Amino acid sequence: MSLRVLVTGAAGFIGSHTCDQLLAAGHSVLGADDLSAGRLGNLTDARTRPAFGFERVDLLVPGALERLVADYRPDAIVHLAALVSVRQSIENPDRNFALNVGLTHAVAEAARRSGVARLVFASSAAVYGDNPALPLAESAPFGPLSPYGAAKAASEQLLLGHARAYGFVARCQRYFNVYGPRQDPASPYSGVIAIFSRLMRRGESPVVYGDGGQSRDFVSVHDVARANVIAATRPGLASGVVNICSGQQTSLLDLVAALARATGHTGAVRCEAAKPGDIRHSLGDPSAARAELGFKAEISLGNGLAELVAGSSG
Ligand code: UD2
Repeated sequence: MSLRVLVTGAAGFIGSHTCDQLLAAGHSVLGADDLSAGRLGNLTDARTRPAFGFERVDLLVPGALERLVADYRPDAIVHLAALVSVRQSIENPDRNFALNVGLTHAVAEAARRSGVARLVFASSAAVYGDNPALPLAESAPFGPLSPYGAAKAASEQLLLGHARAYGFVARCQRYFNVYGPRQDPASPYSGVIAIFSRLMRRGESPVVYGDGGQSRDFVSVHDVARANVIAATRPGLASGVVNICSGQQTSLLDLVAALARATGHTGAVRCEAAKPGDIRHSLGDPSAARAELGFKAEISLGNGLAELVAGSSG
């Protein structure tokens, strides 16, 4: 069945891929974005589709979201608009609170007033903090180390409470380290894969903070977008919280080696002091996403890196 889906943060890295996959699955999409971090160029394909509409809008402006939801009457909202980095949240905790908590509440309220049946929320592995009990299952306690992680944890609870009280479905997706095309490699807030792949393609040396033994669970944005489509559109889902991860642990030195193979880079890496507050190891347990959504990440890191290096946007 074809649904109407509102995607906030539609012009962003994850948002634009989510729009593309919703459209490819035959759904209608209204994308909303203020283009403060997202880029219209990310929606070049989507904007050629008749089932796609776009509104440039600052959702923090009172009434803007309410109007959008009341006019479009979506079956589901995928809420991805956010302050997207831990560092930015530490630099500007007020904006983090406004965007990553306040706006979530506003989305939940707009959904309630317009009778939207389902809400999908971009949560994060940041809710776990530096928990050594790997792999991290959703039952692990909250331990956020930043305003960003705290806001994501708070937003999950706001949505689940709203969903129970007012009878809609809230799906919270805890993304691990997402990478892939359209992640801005020039931003200092970008992910390590975007930054390293650009440098190594140019024959420049990446800087490893620390000894490179830290590890992450990298998941392709194509897999993440697919998980969003399932969460937004699969009939019969109940509310819940799942990790969106690969379940594969990769150290930074292994990542550099894989990128060296993909790019042909032969130079050395430079090591600098570890960043304060850096998490040592992060690895998700993917089994709940499999059980609840039927979702399993399918793109191996090797294939994902090859795609990134071959494309023009990395
Ligand atoms: C990721 C998310 C963050 C939050 C967190 C949850 C990104 C960009 N950030 O932070 O939003 O969800 O996970 O735990 O996806 N590094 C280098 N050199 C560089 C850049 C990074 O060595 O030039 C290291 C960095 O110190 C860290 C690792 O690479 O040890 C990954 O860094 P990241 O910024 O990609 O992501 P992370 O895990 O800190």
